[in-house]
Amino acid sequence: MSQTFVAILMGSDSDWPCMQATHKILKDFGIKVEVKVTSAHRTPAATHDYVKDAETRGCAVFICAAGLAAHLAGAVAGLTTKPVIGVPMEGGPLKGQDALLSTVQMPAGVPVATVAIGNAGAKNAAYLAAQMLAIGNTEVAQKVADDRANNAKIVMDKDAKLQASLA
Ligand code: RP5
Repeated sequence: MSQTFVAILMGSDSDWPCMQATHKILKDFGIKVEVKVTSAHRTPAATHDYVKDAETRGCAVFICAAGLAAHLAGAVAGLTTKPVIGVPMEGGPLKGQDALLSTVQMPAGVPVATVAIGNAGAKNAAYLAAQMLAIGNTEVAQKVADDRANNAKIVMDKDAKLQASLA
């Protein structure tokens, strides 16, 4: 029997320090996660095999992180009709601008939902995947709503502190 999960794929283990935040947020929402290092360029056959197998085991969303000439998200999107979220990594001489364009500029019919370069994108990939799962899962939907409300409270508390310091 398959159990719904989110797969985090990374082109290299050097992407993991950034993508740990994605993993943590998903786990905090109580979502099952698999993490794998697999590369569109260095291990294309293994990437293909993993995606096909993960689909049969209940993968609902693929999150793909890669840097430089980042083709992992696009390659995965070509193998599945599950939603694919691309996270451009910040490394390299172009600071992730290359990865951003490689990830976002997909041809029509094979979308990759591309988030921001680096840390903010890594976090938003998890929130976006959780929001996708929340469509059919009231428990996850409640956790996402509670988290959003908590974040709003943090901002309002910061403003209250600022106002108090100015009074
Ligand atoms: C990409 O090349 C990886 O996703 C990583 O961001 C970048 C550098 O990889 P390493 O040389 O650190 O393995 O494919």
